[in-house]
Amino acid sequence: MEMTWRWYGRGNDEITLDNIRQIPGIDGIVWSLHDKVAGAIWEEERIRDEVLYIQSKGFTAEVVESVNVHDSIKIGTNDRDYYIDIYIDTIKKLAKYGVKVICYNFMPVFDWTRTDLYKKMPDGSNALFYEKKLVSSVEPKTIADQILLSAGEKTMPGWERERLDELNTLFTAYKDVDDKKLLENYRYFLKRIIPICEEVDMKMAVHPDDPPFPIFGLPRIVRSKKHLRDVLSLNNSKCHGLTLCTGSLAPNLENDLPAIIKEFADRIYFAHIRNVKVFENGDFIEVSHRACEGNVDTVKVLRTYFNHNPNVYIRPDHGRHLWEEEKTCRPGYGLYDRALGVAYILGIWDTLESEKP
Ligand code: DNO
Repeated sequence: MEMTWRWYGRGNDEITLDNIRQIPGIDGIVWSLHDKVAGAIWEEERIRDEVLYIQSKGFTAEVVESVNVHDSIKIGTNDRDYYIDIYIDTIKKLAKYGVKVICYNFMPVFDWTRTDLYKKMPDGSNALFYEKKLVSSVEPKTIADQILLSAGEKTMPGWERERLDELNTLFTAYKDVDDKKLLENYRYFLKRIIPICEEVDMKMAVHPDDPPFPIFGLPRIVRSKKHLRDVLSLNNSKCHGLTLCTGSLAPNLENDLPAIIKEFADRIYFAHIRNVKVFENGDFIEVSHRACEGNVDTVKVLRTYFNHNPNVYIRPDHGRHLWEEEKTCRPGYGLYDRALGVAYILGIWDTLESEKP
């Protein structure tokens, strides 16, 4: 397994690579050019500069998370090929600098959705929270405004202000896109990009929908074992695979995570380890990585990777905000709980290693 850490870049992340070096066991940095909105060109000099900087601090830079897919591609409008060409250009440039995996999503309009980014926990920490009833009873704009307000000046991939200012136009554009149409448009995108990925040895790893059920009447196609099967069968190349995010899939209690990991093990290129506690009314809150705290059995999940996909890139995903770090950190991406997550994950992994016959 290669342990990684998601980092938002110099001047954009209050956590530095020197800070990250002090967490034992991190091999690689998961990075992106966070000022790039979907459809923007990634300049080669910027890519080179970022990779060299990360490597100069002793980390690998083999996973990029968030080369966002333009809505025209998901909606299937006439200009989609223009945006697919730009996507292909980025894939080629990233491959040239040693990137092996690109994590992206195929969710319409929004990336992950929450109703409260700083929900107070009984122990005084706070965390990202989802209130199911609220999402079904308010306009998407209300939730989007709330999230952008809470995030302050921080960049959040998939939550670009410029794009969300046009929310009504975007929703109208998705009017005729149902699950079937979205899958067709996804197949078209893959048909164009995957041959290039095969040439340059790039693994595309789609991130599941978060939360894993339809919201705001939008189509949703990456959210259960059956959906993952359907999505993978859109293109049988090994370059088309998954980012398996436990926290995204877990709020659907029917998602048996170890069984899902076992079934798709050879197509999972990136593992996000996050734990959530799901309440009876469907609300959920993000908790520490420890298995007993939520609905994700982190120990079983890691054992499944250990037995079926031991070389996977892995990272602790969202953490709670501890010791008042919410004043400075990006929601879900503070230092402390993610560092505790790394230690917990490595503790389990080392135990599994030591028990190997
Ligand atoms: C949550 C992340 C996702 C992920 C994107 C990839 O924090 O795991 O936002 O980066 O969905 O496109």
